[in-house]
Amino acid sequence: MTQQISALPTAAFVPLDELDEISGVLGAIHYTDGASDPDVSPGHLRLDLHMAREPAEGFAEVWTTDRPVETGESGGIGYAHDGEHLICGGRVPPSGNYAEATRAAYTTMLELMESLGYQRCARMWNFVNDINADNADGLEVYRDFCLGRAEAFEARNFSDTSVPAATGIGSLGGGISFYVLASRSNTLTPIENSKQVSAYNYPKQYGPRPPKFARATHVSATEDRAAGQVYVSGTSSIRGHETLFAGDVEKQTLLALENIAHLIGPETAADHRIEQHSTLADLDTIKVYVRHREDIPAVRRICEEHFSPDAQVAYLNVDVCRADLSVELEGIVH
Ligand code: 3EB
Repeated sequence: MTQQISALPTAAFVPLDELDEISGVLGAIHYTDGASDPDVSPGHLRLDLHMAREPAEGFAEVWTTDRPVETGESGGIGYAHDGEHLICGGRVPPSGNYAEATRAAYTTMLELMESLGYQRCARMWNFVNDINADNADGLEVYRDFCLGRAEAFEARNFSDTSVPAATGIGSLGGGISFYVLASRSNTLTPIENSKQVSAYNYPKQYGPRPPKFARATHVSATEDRAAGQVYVSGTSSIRGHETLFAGDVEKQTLLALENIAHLIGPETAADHRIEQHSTLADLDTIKVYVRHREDIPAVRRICEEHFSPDAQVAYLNVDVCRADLSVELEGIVH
């Protein structure tokens, strides 16, 4: 039997004024100064997230492919696919209660993935405006979001051990924006961190329903999982299920980096029967979310000591999902 080899998707951060020069775009996620609904009129998925205070701070995360791209829209979800990979996204408008609209939007998206034939969900990103504020019922907006997300996964029969890697992070406006990367035939392996309680097993003190995500997803074009990519979820200063070093952004950054190093390192790879293992120097297209703008230089200094000088790293000044967390980091091992 011959093994179907398909190139894995690749992302790069691109200045907004250089987007016209890129061909083969599957999706362009604009981290910019305003949010909008998904738009497929450019022939790819464009989704604007309100993650920058001014246009000069904006950039796009661009996903490219060497195959023909088809686009469409269904129930408010915009999508683009190339026969092996699907990127799709949507937005829940600002609201006093998010759970029901989140459940509905997520369910529409998961149904769409199924009907288009891209059921292997590798990575999700969620951008939540006023993430630490109370909703109309006094429930923290992040917890409100987690409730709707958990219900949608359950309705679509996703077990905890089949949820994708994810980011859940603050944004500056637009309600809740989200996008997803899924594949038709790649081999996906969800990865957990032995130093952290799985998010889907967090105790009730963090909200009525836990955040449903894996710490990372290993994606391989072959069934033997010999080589591939690792999508590392948003990672913070959490051990077990507890936040450590509240109020000390440098220590929180170091512990988050330690968590990622352990997650992509040899011990965790062996635990998950993956041959490939990596170090922080292998991480690329990294996003560093920092709650307080004045902390960015200190966080940047620490990051530069651990990441490759060739890695693309974006620093974003937004809130983090727990009020006692000052920093969260994500990236991809290509
Ligand atoms: C944590 O480890 C920090 O709700 O999708 C990280 C990654 C976090 C994803 C999500 C939340 C999410 O719990 C927060």
